[in-house]
Amino acid sequence: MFLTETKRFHFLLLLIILHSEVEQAYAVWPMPQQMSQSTDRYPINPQLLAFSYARDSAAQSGCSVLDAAFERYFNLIFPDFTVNQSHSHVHVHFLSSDNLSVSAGQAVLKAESVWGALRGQLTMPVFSFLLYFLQYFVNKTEIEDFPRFQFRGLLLDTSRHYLPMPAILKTLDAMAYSKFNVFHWHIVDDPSFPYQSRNYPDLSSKGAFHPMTHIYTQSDVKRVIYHARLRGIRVVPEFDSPGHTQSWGKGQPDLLTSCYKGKVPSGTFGPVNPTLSSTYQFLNGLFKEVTSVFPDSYLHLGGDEVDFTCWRSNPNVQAFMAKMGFGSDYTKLESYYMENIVNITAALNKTSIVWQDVFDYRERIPMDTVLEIWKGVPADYRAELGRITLAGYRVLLSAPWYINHISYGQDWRNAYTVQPQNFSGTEQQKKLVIGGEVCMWGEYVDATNLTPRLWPRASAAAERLWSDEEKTSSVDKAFPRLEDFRCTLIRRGIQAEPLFVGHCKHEYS
Ligand code: CP6
Repeated sequence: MFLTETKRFHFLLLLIILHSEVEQAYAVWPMPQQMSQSTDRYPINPQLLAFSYARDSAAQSGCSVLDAAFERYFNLIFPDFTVNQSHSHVHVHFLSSDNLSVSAGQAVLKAESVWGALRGQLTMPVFSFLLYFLQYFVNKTEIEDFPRFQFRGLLLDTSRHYLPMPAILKTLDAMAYSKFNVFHWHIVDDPSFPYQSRNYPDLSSKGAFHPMTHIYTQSDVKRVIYHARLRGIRVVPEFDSPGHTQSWGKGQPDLLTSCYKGKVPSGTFGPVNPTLSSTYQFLNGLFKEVTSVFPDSYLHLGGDEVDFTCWRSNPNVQAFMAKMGFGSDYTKLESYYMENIVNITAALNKTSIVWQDVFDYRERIPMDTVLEIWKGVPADYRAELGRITLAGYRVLLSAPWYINHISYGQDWRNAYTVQPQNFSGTEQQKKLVIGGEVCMWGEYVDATNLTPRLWPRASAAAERLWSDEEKTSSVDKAFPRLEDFRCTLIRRGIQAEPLFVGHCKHEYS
């Protein structure tokens, strides 16, 4: 069910404008593939607005995703309205057939899937300002829309700082507003292990910042997945190893490699010990659990930034290297490890995503593995895209979208001007770019600064991942639209930072 990706949807006749001293057209972000608007206008009465399913729609009342979306969207369209009293006046229809119909007083949304309908609803270019008159209008508009890339992700890091549930749920809301469809949950890492495992409870009881308050229980995880699903967002967890695992060692003795100083253990630990069969037994157990808790077809296995110093120092690892004929090439040991865990994932019928390092070590990994490119800013990621797609692997681009990095000025422009398919390679290679991810690494980010650091800068990447390249080639044209969209986010309760000098029109009300 999570695999059904938005194909395309049409949207007719919806642009609501408040007719008053400040007349404000709604900025649609990200830009739809096709949109035409006429000056014909119809007045709209929020109290008479109703969403309904078309008679011949495949989805009908009782479709939990769309029923819940109808409830939410009324408030998104008319944030100023407290009365949600619905009558039939404007209908949003979901049709399974190809014929489109439109007439005054009726809007038709036609989508090929529930997820298309869900995202199409958010494309409703509706805006309102409550000044002196309470009068909304809708312009006659036709929209045809579909995503450019199928994978539009956002990474949150809940290990460097614990993010409380409301911060995650709110981020999912904001993600939906920019049409992101994957939440990459970098849930554990060196500093803390907040995932409360059913089978290995010591991992969080010993490895979290606090065993009771700074953890994600099984029911927390279910809530995140449920909240995301209602918004058309998949949840892909990352259990990054063999590096970035210091916190795992606290609750799982003998998992990490013991580092040596000369002939004696130094008391410190390195990456996961790849030489022991107990390591793979444990990982098999953990991944078995994780893949049943997270229903998505992908599991992110990490595999980045492995420091070989500790492996090199350990005599047992040295002996294993000799036995395996790896010589002194520790990338072979890393490969051996990653191959093993990718195979565990495959046996659990899941597809692995790994950081690009795994390709750099020339590992023999299944061809359906997705490689995520995070190195090579500002320009070298193009070479990476070329190399990895040439080998036939699918790739995700995140290198130019590390928006945890901040600088003075309008750095959203850098995120906006990224061209994910602008590298030298065949058309076939370009098709292997399945999308990208915005990364919000957590070293300097917790719930206090997460939202303004993410928004609206992440929305710049979101438009790049959703919209047509040609129609969104001008950053300067995007600027006023993104400014407007940021105000929309503010009105929806997302504390998005300003792009530059100015004010939001709704501040008048
Ligand atoms: N944590 C993990 C990180 C990073 C990576 N993996 C990272 C590396 C460089 C920068 C930002 C983040 N903090 N587990 C790399 C994928 Cl600049």
